[in-house]
Amino acid sequence: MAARKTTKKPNVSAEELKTYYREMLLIRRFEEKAGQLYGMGLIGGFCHLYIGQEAVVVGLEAAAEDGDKRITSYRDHGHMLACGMDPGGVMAELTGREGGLSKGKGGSMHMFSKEKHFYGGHGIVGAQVPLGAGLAFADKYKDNGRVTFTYFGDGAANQGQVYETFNMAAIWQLPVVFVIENNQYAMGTAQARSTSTKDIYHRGEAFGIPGEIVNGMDVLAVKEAGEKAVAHCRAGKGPYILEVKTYRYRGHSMSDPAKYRTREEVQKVREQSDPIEHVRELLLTGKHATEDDLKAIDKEIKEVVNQAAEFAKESPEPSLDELWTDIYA
Ligand SMILES: Cc1ncc(C[n+]2csc(CCOP(=O)(O)OP(=O)(O)O)c2C)c(N)n1
Ligand SMILES: [Mg+2]
Repeated sequence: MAARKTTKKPNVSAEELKTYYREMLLIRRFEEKAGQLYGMGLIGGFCHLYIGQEAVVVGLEAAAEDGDKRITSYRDHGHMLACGMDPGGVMAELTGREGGLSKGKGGSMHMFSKEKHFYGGHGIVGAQVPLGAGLAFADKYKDNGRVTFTYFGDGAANQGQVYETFNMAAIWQLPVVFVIENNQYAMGTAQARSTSTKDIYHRGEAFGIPGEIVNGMDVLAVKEAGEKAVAHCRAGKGPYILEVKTYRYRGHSMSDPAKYRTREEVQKVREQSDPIEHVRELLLTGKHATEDDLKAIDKEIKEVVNQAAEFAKESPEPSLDELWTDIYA
């Protein structure tokens, strides 16, 4: 992962920086709270946290326009929050309650929003990749100028269906941005042990799909790359690949003891390249905000997350009648 470079003064307004700070902090605090509720036994099943990767989705959402679509894996809470889905509804889904976005029947990996054009939430590794191309196919057919962000991991990038999808997306020139969230690990397997090359984005070259590497710990770099990719798709030039180098601080899921890497490795990334600290530094050194301003934002976000957790704890269990609804059979 690229270490941070702070030499170039970014061409970005104070308001924009504060927005990214707020959005990334919301994801981080939300995920920390989800981790706590999991530890208390209030969340069951699988729960994959996004801590460390916040700049990826916040940067790309900043490059998206109304009506653009997004689809991702099971590591999906950050994507939902970043596209504006209700934190209370997401948290109550995690606790399996009636107020959850899937009425408490889906859990962490199975939430959707028609309104926000969020198409899940997929537990089968790589399954969302052809689905994302399908969403883009529909938009191309309707000629509506929309773009689909299709997120997947470095591990998923070794699946055959990804390359069948690349081929079809290139043939049909689909408006899809393939976002490889390269967080260096697929469960307990480090990228070097699973993947024959250090970088993955250039696999698109075989299909005529352009792509590039992006520093996923720098929200401004992600946004810039996202804008370029989106412009490419909207101009009718077909798909684009962004390999965003990032890092997950927590285990693969809540049940991962993380024996495959050292604490020092994680600590080093936190100290040297944390995406939220990066924006915090830009705000303070650029005199766009004071320590007190940032404390006020922290307080505001804590409040939003506490309210979401309260809602998730107080919402009732789904009624037994719900066993027979939303079933396709
Ligand atoms: C088809 C399939 N194979 C295996 C699994 C088990 N599994 C869940 S996540 C995962 C690793 C995926 O890693 P990556 O794509 O890098 O995503 P990350 O978890 O790092 O976000 C595996 C093997 C699965 N869910 N689906
Ligand atoms: Mg990974």
